[in-house]
Amino acid sequence: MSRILTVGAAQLGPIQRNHSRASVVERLIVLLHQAADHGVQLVVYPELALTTFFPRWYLDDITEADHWYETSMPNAATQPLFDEAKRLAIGFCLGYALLETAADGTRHRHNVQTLVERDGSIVATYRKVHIPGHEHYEPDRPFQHAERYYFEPSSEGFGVWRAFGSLIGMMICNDRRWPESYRVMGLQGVEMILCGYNTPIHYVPDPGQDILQGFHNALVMQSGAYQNGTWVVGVAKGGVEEGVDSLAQSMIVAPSGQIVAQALTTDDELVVARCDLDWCAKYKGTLFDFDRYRRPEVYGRITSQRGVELPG
Ligand code: ING
Repeated sequence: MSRILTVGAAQLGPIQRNHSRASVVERLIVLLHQAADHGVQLVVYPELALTTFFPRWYLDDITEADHWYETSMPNAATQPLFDEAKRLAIGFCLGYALLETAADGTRHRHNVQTLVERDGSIVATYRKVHIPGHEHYEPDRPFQHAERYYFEPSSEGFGVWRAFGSLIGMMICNDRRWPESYRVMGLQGVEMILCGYNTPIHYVPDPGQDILQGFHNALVMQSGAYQNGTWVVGVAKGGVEEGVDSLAQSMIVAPSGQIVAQALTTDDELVVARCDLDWCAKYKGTLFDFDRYRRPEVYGRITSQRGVELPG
């Protein structure tokens, strides 16, 4: 008997800065109801799914950005989503900004995703590892991408959790561009990786890449899926958000690397696929039988080096 997990990639269109969390949660619940109509068991929402992508603005006083962060999950604004999902017995993965105050009073800002099971229990919260963009205000930019100012990189790495009758992993946006993200989860047997993203089409450091954003988005998730024998669910917040055009093209990728379903619009759109989790074994048990074929004894550079060390 195949293990089928029916997944909904719940793509969001733009969230403008004046959109209330209540109005956004309403949109999330509309997508949840569409998911229920399609027999979906797990809904995946984008990165920073409760607010606009606020790192596009640089605020000298970072505490002026506090209102973009959640301090707990669930909270008053998101409780309706948690309640409705539990009522419908649908699990979900939600991206948001988290502001935590440690016991010593220090404040920590992370870009996170929380995975919630069908019974409403919280499985885990993943904190983004690879933080792109820049730390300081860059006046020449048409818009900032100051994620390295607003978010700390996680030191927890990539986990895999037993949930939904499977082995589920999480990554966020820029993480999907790094093969290490997939491999660390692949080495834990991951069968489905959930990834929200906010990707501006205009790449300021090299505008020549703008035209390749869709190609690169698919390339990295298809290769990561194939090379680790896992499903990958990539979910965008797309469209023109506060004047910045962001890539949509949410997709569900099979362990073969094939795109089995993809968004057609740049707005709120549910992309559904019945994912056969047993397809993972077709790759994990043959081509990518890690224990049989990998050679970690010659991969030392991957964990000992950060940057390039050129030969003499
Ligand atoms: N955003 C982008 C991403 O990795 C980026 C940053 C944009 C990188 C365009 C390269 C090109 O998709 C986030 N939020 O990580």
